[in-house]
Amino acid sequence: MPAVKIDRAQGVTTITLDRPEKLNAFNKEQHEELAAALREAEEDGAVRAVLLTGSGRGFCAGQDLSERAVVTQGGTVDTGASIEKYYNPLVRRIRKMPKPVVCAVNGVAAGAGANLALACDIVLAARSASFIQAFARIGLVMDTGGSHFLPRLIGDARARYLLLTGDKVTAEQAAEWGLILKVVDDDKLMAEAGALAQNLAKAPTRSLGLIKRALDASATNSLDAQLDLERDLQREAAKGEDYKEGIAAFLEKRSARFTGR
Ligand code: LHQ
Repeated sequence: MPAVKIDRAQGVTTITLDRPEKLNAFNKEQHEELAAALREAEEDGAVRAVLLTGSGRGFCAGQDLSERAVVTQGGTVDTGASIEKYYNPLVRRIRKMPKPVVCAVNGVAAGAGANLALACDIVLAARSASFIQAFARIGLVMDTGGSHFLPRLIGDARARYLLLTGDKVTAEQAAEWGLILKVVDDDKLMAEAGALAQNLAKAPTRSLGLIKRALDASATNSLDAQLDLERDLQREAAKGEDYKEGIAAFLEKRSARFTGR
């Protein structure tokens, strides 16, 4: 049974984590299938946006805690190995994906599942969804980029509170804090996230990829370095066919037909 569902339509690849009986917690199969789906979406020029969601009542409950590789059985396990092999490449793949990744958080997002959502470019959540930095509840520390994303999105005070307590945040609270973009009624989530992804798939994809690069670099760059990077990326963007089309459409007072090239 596949652990991930993949649908392709109108330039959007929709990837659905599909182990609903475990709230889509990550086992080896789900990791490998998600990695393959993301790699394929990245390499396929016809795919211009990715939509990530979960099936059933959860988005993703983080690591499958019943998987043999993480059960201590009285001894110790090397949890770092799983981070190195799966979670870190996953975050890097999403952040470096030169196309937008939208996340539709359909239900509870816990542990690595919460931070997987935060790694995406635009995050919408169902009103019934929630976010739990569950790590300290089981004697672990955050991973999947949590200590990078949380302070930047919601500030140090709230990041410390969430990581140190493992308290649950409702989708509404998450949106109010700026952890995610917005909350959508449960029955409208996939339609709204799908429409957003489809609009992004009609955008000048190369520009969006370069914008993502600049935003990621801004986390560590000085203003001077960032200004230089913006100059270089602007030069790069203007080499694309979509820039020619964008200018032509503006001058001809019509909407642009971007190809993503
Ligand atoms: C699960 C899980 C789960 C297995 C629900 N595993 N079955 C990286 C590398 C290496 C090591 C470890 O960690 C990491 C990164 C991490 O992600 S650590 C954090 C791991 N995740 C958690 O600690 C969250 C664990 N889950 C929960 O606390 C609850 O399930 C939440 C709060 C997410 C949802 O609670 P409920 O809505 O009450 O649902 P439930 O607990 O009844 O879960 C439904 C089923 O899903 C249940 O199975 P059952 O057979 O009893 O119906 C759970 O056992 C199963 N499940 N999460 N992570």
